Amino acid sequence: MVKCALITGISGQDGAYLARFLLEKGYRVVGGTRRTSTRNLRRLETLGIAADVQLVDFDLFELTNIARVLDRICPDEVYNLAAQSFVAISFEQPLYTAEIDALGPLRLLEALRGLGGRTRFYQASTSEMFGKVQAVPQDERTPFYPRSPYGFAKLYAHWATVNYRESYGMHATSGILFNHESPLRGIEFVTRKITYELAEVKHGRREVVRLGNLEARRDWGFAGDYVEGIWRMVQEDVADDYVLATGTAHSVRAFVECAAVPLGFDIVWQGEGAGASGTDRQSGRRIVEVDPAFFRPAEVDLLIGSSAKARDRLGWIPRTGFAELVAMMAEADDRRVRNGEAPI
Ligand code: NDP
Ligand code: GDR
Repeated sequence: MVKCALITGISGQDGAYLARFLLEKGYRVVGGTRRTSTRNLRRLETLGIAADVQLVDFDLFELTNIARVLDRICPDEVYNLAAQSFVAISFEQPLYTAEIDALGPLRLLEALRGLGGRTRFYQASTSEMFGKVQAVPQDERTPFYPRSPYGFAKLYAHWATVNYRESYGMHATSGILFNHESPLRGIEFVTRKITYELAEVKHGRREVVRLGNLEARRDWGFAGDYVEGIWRMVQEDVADDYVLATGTAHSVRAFVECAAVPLGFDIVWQGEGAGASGTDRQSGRRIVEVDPAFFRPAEVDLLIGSSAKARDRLGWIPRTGFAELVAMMAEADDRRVRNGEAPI
């Protein structure tokens, strides 16, 4: 029997990688996309799978739409990847973020419960729920302390997932994923912003890369590795919650230094905090500056995860190291900017 998976947020980074992974496993993949004035399937096109997935109009805001889609598709597995996923914007749009990231998953869970609760459900939870961390490293038992409207909206959805599992016996899994990146990462997230804008500097399309807090540290892995972990969670007989992480953390500053190398720069830093800047050693040009406009009202200083449970129970380990990930992203953006391609 061919299994059917519904992926919400299929046009996003993880949606594209998960769709490719499931297609390779022989799944029928249905992707939820919301109506926008310009349909953006560029990630699916880049992976060469746009024609292999069935698209349905889907918005987490609309319960009736969710119920109709589930009724029509009857998926074996639902991967809820859709979200307002940008932490910085959540401070500006907290109510919208709550509608989509907190109530959206609840709507899905309610609709699935109404169908008898046989469909397996995956919720894209996040290390942002740990926020002001209460232990280092963070794992499934670490208390939560979110630091943004995005973080507390996702925490609501995490507990909704746990509660529907415990209350109604639903196969509902919450994957607590640490930051994962790729050449398909959204351009507003710091990793992709760094690789894309440094490539623009290299090719004479930009003078300087402006960043916020250079000292924030994140546990950055490769999205392609993480979607396999997501799938493995959903295949378990008994649903549970799992952390996926690499177990190593680097600062934004270190990411800049590492991304600079394949692009032909060697960064020398001057100053601290809001006054910090980075100069290219050879040319003497100032190519990185701190701009307080990118500081957040509340910051998450350090995230570093332990995915020992996923390793022991699911046999999942991240395969791509930090330097390899950064080089992959920098080289992809070097090529894109050189060829004059619009950013994904
Ligand atoms: P993206 O921002 O790349 O993708 C988000 C997706 O959600 C897009 O397809 C977007 O559609 C869709 N979407 C947004 N709002 C709605 C809505 N109202 N109804 C339906 N679809 C909507 O995120 P990622 O792929 O990076 O992340 C996937 C999920 O994992 C998200 O839930 C994110 O919060 C979570 N997560 C991500 C981590 C990471 O490091 N990447 C780490 C931990 C959790 P459109 O293209 O139209 O904007
Ligand atoms: P994050 O990712 O908030 O961890 O959420 P992001 O890349 O936006 O920020 C990481 C850290 O870098 C600092 N930073 C900057 N961030 C951005 N975007 N732009 C800048 O110019 C900049 N300068 C410094 C930030 O302050 C922060 O500390 C991501 C998202 O994918 C979430 O959806 C997901 O849940 C979490 O990762 C895990």
